[in-house]
Parts: sequence; structure tokens; C-alpha cells
Amino acid sequence: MKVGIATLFPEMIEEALDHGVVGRAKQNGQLELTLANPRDWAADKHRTVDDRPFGGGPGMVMTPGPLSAAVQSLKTQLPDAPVVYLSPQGSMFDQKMAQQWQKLGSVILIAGRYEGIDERVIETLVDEEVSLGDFVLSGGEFAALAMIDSVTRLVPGVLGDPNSALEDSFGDDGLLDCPHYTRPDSYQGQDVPAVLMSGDHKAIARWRRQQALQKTRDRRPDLLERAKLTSEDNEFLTSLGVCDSAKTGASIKEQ
Ligand code: 9D3
Repeated sequence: MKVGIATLFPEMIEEALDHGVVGRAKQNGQLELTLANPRDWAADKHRTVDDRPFGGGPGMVMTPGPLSAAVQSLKTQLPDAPVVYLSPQGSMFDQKMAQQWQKLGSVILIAGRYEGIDERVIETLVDEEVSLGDFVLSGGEFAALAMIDSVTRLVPGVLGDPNSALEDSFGDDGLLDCPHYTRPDSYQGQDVPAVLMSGDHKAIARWRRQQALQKTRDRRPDLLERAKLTSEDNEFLTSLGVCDSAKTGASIKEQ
């Protein structure tokens, strides 16, 4: 997977991706990063990359010249990559988008700072505008990191083969995960559910499935509409009462 990133803070990206699964993928050449800092294309002696917004108002805007030059240099190196501007105005990133980018093999991300980037860069260079979610970040770098992490995990061979098989059976069914336990079997008076110690693999699989179904119904009923459910799943869901969110009002604010 080849990822180009236009950012005023390239060190934030480089340093964060040197750990764990993604760090290994980078070392193995399964993830290739190319960073472009608009400041390197700034022409004046102060290497200015921002300016005040036309029409007034608070904050600054990334100026089009240096940013465009940085993106153009990435496009020369990754000619087939779509250019994605990371912004709160974008459509929401999800697992499906991660899969699409992985299949394309390359992507160019623009991480903005300040109030955002000049609209003319979006009009001329950007193919897609994508958000990480409905909350305010200080810039696009942390969104870029989250997206790079999720796309890199999907590159064949990055996760061990047994892991990617697991990923297929759990990740793609569209349900929240079941609870996990490890040793000790009793911790501060809390015991591991007996079924997990039973050795009855069919009973264990059924329990995990039902836990996942119940949790998804309680916390994310929206996911159930698109989940891949068997008739046994539907019978179990029907056997459940009203979901927790309906009982409690769901949000922390209201508790
Ligand atoms: C507080 C400033 N806001 C005034 C209405 C606008 C605003 C400008 C710039 C809000 C956030 C940002 C910087 N955000 C990103 O670059 C960003 C982002 C985000 O803030 N939330 C979710 N996804 C993303 S992707 C890039």
C-alpha cells in the first residue's frame, strides 16, 4: 500500500507509524509512506503557508500555492492515487472505505491545519473529502493516522494468515465483538463465564455469537439492519426483551 500525505507536521505521521503491526508493515515494505510538507514549497523568507480569511473571521487558512505544489509532487510519485482531503465536512470514513482504498493500492491524503484549506485547492485537486467522525480535531494528522492504520491492516500478509481468517469471520459480519477473557480464571472475585471453560466448542461459539448479538442490539441497533444474520440469530434476537438503550436512554449525558 502506498500512501502520500501532505502535512505541515510530517514527524507526527512518521513517528506514530513506527510501532506494532503497522510499524512491521512499514519495515517489510507493505506500507510505503511519502510525506510532502507544503512549507518546503513556500517561496518567501518566512516560508509562509497560511493567511487571513477573505471576508474576515477568526483563524487562518492554508494558502493554495505551497499546498498545491506539495500535492502535485505526491501526484507525480503516485499518479493513480485518488486525492483525499481530510475534513469535518467530508463523508464519514468506515471499514468499507478502508477496503476500497486498500484495493486501489495507493491514496494521497491532505491533512489540513488552521480553519482549513483554500477552496480552490479542493476544486482543482481533491477527488474525495473524508471525515473521521463528528468531533473536532486540531488538524487532519490524527485522522490520517487512524485511516492509514485501518487500511494497512487490510493489506494481504500484514496480519498473520490465521488472524486475517478470523478477521473475515468476525469483522465482516457487521456485529460488535463478544467479551474476551484470559487467565486467571478468577480475578478479584470475578469468575470467567463457565461456558468458556467447558471445552464445548459449539456451546462456546453459540455463547459468543449471542453476546455479540445482544451487545449490538443494546449499543448499536443501527448495525443490526445491515448485519449478516442467520435464522438462528433472528430467533435469539426475538427472544430478547427491549434493548438497553431503550430502557436507559442510551447516552452518557442522560444517565
Ligand atoms: C473549531 C473550528 N471549527 C469552526 C466551525 C471548524 C474546524 C476547522 C478545522 C474544525 C476542525 C478543523 C480541523 N479538523 C480536521 O482537520 C479534521 C477532522 C475533524 O476535525 N474531525 C473529524 N474528522 C476530521 S478529518 C480532518
